Amino acid sequence: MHTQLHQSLQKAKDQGEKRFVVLMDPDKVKLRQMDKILDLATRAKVDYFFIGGSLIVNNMLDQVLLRIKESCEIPMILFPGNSFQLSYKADGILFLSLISGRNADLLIGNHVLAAPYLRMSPLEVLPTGYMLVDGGVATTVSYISNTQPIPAKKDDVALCTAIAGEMLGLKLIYMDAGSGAENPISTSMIETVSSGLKIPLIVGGGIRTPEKALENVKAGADVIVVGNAIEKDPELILEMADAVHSYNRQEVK
Ligand code: 1GP
Repeated sequence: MHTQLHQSLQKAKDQGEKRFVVLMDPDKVKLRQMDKILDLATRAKVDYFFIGGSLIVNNMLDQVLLRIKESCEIPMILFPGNSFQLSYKADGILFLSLISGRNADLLIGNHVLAAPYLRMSPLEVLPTGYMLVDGGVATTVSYISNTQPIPAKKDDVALCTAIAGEMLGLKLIYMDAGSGAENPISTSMIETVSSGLKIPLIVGGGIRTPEKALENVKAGADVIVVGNAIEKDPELILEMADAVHSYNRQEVK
């Protein structure tokens, strides 16, 4: 059983170090644009790639993974929108339980179906409590999963949900306002949730500026995920990664 990715994420959290993730959606990424993104990601010392999307309607998943593997050593973690988005070519997979919702299939049902495949696979399985938080626009995840997000101002609901996830033995919590969210998750919710957790807190959805990324890590996010903004302007990778990593350079945190 692999534990490398989990161990390095937990160690970073324990040491107060922050990590930056670029999310690539194989439906949206153009192979032409990929070389540029990979070059920028290597220069920016991006810590991980998350690979996934809510739908994945084309057959680009394996191609995207292969292209990344050929060009750099940044670990690739699947962020599957459903149980069909699996590939042995990645390094790990977020084994997502949608703990903000009450859809049994997404809490445990799909996991049962995927378990034998994952047990045989070389992928490191990262048990992750996925919490969808209202980002001001209806999201594909919310529609497809038939679940309601946690209301944006209900910090206490988010905290209790995350703590319950940790107590159930999940290894990571991913708070997501959804791809392209109008309102990213508030710093107050990040502060509240991170103050109650010992496991790493991943935050994403609607983060468009390096300033916001830094604000989020200062508030307690351990890992920042950016997708949309980088698809629109790949050069942003440099500034975003630098903003997150600048926190690790401070002597007093
Ligand atoms: C979505 O958290 C990710 O699931 C990233 O969101 O695409 O809005 O950066 P963006």
